[in-house]
Amino acid sequence: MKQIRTTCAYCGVGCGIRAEVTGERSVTIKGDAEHPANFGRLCSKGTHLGETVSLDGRLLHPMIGERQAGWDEALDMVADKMRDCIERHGPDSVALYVSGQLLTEDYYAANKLMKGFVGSANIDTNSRLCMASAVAAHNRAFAEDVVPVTYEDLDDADLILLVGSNTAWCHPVIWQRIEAAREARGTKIVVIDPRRTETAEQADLHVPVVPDGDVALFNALLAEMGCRGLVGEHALPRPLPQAGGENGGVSVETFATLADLVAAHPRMVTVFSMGANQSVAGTDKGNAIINLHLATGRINAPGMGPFSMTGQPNAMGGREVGGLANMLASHLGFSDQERADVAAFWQAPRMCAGPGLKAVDLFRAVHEGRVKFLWVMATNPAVSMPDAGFVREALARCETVVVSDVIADTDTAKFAHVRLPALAWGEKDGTVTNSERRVSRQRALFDAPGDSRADWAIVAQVAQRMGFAGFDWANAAAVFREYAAMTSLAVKHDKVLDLTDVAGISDADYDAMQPFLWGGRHPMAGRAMKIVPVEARTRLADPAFPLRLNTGRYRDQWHTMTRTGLSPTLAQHRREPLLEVHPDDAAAAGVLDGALARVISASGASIFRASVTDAQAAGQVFVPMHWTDAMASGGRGNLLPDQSVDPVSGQPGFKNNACRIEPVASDWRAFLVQRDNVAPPGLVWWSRSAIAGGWLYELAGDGAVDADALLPAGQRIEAVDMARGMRRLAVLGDDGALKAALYVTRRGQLPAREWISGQLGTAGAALPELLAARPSTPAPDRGPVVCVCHGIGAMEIMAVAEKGAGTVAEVGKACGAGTNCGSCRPAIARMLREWNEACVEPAQ
Ligand SMILES: Nc1nc2c(c(=O)[nH]1)N[C@H]1C(S)=C(S)[C@@H](COP(=O)(O)OP(=O)(O)OC[C@H]3O[C@@H](n4cnc5c(=O)[nH]c(N)nc54)[C@H](O)[C@@H]3O)O[C@H]1N2
Ligand SMILES: Nc1nc2c(c(=O)[nH]1)N[C@H]1C(S)=C(S)[C@@H](COP(=O)(O)OP(=O)(O)OC[C@H]3O[C@@H](n4cnc5c(=O)[nH]c(N)nc54)[C@H](O)[C@@H]3O)O[C@H]1N2
Ligand code: SF4
Ligand SMILES: [Mo]
Repeated sequence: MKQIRTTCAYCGVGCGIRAEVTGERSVTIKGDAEHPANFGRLCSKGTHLGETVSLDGRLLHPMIGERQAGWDEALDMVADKMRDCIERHGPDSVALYVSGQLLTEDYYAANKLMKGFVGSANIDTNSRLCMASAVAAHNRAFAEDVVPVTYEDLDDADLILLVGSNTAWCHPVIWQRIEAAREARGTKIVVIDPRRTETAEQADLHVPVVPDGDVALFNALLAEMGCRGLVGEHALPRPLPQAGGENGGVSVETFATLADLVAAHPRMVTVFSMGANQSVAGTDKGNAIINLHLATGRINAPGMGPFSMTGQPNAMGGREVGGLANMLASHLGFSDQERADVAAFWQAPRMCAGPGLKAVDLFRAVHEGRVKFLWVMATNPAVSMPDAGFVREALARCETVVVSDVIADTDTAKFAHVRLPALAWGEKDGTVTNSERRVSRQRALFDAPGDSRADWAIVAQVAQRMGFAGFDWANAAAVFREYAAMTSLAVKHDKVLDLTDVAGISDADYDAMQPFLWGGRHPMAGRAMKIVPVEARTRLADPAFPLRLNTGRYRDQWHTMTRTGLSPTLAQHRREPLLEVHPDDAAAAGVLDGALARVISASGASIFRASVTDAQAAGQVFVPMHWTDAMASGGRGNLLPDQSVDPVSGQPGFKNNACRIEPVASDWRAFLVQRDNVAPPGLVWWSRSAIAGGWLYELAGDGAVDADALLPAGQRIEAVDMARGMRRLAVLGDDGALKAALYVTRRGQLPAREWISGQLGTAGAALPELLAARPSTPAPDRGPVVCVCHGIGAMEIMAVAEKGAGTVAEVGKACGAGTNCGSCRPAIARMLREWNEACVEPAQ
């Protein structure tokens, strides 16, 4: 057995992992107790990484159309098409759309090829959808894209403001670190978010700002701190924000409580993520936050500073090497001197002249035929871009689409002329930089499957075929050394970024590299910083679309689900894409809890299952971003947002779009359990989720139920329960094991999914029980699973609560829930609070 230290595949926390390889494609995952990002902790996604390393659905060979090809043929084709396009239409007719899920080495190679050799800066990254506003705010305030704090500042803070961040779900290990600070020093936690998220429920104060009310709120806070004498005269922005004016729709009482907390706690960190960045005012939000810190002097000392939390594992690394179309590599811009320095360093024959197209403009250029060759790496824009219907049209029109991915059939791959198989997490080798600027190694655990190759190597091989010199790296270490050496240019231009120390690192030292931080703990100390006055803007209401549409993430799914969607454990948290809607808005639209509803915007429409909840404010709805055509016929959140972007950063305003909702009727509802993943035809709606050994489909349809179309071949047994208005069908394989089961109702309730799902593939399936839809001696109903690590349900948690377990820790002691990764602890805390409230309610 091999023990290998590596870094988690998912979020920007950048947790260290100790992986124990237990077989050809199996691995046990544990947190690395020595890694300074997580000190051994892992969340649910990191903990269950082992469930996503199978080769199911992998792209293992280069494909030209639907034909398997050799590497030589595929690479020649990509190089020829690219060269031909440049010759016929100029360098700007070529574009790369890359990703914060590439390693720094991959990113460096792609950026060098485009900006120095193709001669166009038309390389943008999905970080445009994610971090671009924070980058722009940093550049405006600090003259460089630098995060001025580290995780240690969270440990040392007395007050943490979380702005547009569902930390407990999206950066769970940071959340646990924040909770530890609360435990250790009584740190106060404030969540500024229009939704009452699980993070907000755990906070000392939830500030339900109106969508995009943040600039007004932070300006009001700044003015209030001015009134309280906490802002030095020299530090006040001009024009001065007005005290007592509009403050983001927050009540006077809540604003006063917030202002008191801010005034009382100089050691304050403001964490911000997508609720801040993904806005048409995202850059201004970032600067409004930074302004408060600068004006009150809360920066460059322990426990204080603005903290933009990165999303993807290597969002930060991509920013270092110039993955964004508006930056050169090594934090450099496009001045003549900077361009000349980069050109000299690369010996670049064709240095790009200026910034390239940002993601939304890039796909518009593809749509209009100005970009004719597009190479997409490690991102799924057919799902994740705003106005995804338009993006699909653009991909369909593009002369040449090349997709490098690890999965064969992503929604984007359907448009590819050439698909290139990349190494996945667990196979690739290189570095990533996390939210606090810490560089860590990802290391290979397994051999490369099939023909797959490292992304940087694929880029280098295409570059060499195009006749470019400077791409003959022997390994990832060589790419890293070149990048590290290049940061001497950043130093020359007075930037903080400096990796020159490791520019001469040997292959062996690269292999053994320990996590390290660039820039130190407070890199802006002693440097010039600027307050950038920003003003609140409001969006005009559209009576045809009276609701505000907010979008975001679920705790246990990662983006477009190409990997987490494979995990039966992770699927338990949320099996379906939900429309979360306030009771008043649901009632007004005639939408019922648990029924289907359509969300409609000016750009598109999609169907979700409604979840009526007062965690949503009236007038606002929320849908997840994760579901794709591969996972459901609806739930496609990104058909809805329009193409509007922040004027400075070009980042789309994913969190505040206009929409309306309406109920969706169907004659019948059903669920189907089966081994194979085959999308059911001709239904009103379907959605699937992983279970052990197969898939659980939720279905809704009109007219007759076409069981032949839904069920696989095999021995079929059927029962009709007239009393309950339910039809039940089971299909057995030749081995007698359950191959599929279908339960249909026109009016009644469907049986519990869990037991039936568990029967899939079991030999000698108990037919009478299956047709009765429950075991002859039923186990006690455990309710929906809350703790996915230990498979503990809500009813079991309530049972121990009833017996006296009053805290999350006591629940853990009594039944084990929440004692492994801890991602479910906020959910348990909420259950306990709701239970307590129910207990103390006065008798009527
Ligand atoms: N489980 C999971 N974790 C992830 C990811 C994942 O896919 N799944 N992805 C990773 C990536 S790439 C990213 S970028 C991060 C994102 O991490 P987060 O930013 O925490 O995630 P989101 O759910 O996109 O949005 C956060 C919150 O912003 C709120 N919000 C919406 N509008 C506003 C507003 O106008 N003002 C304020 N103040 N808040 C608003 C939303 O209600 C939402 O709760 O997560 C990373 N971690
Ligand atoms: N409505 C709405 N839309 C959003 C957001 C939102 O909050 N709301 N958030 C936005 C944000 S912050 C982000 S970061 C994006 C994320 O959106 P995407 O980047 O589109 O999402 P992923 O599913 O992570 O796509 C990664 C792709 O790369 C593949 N892949 C994984 N590892 C590798 C590798 O090593 N090499 C290669 N070549 N491929 C690999 C995966 O199989 C997958 O197809 O979505 C954005 N879209
Ligand atoms: S918080 Fe979770 S998803 Fe993020 S890096 Fe750590 S283990 Fe991975
Ligand atoms: Mo992101």
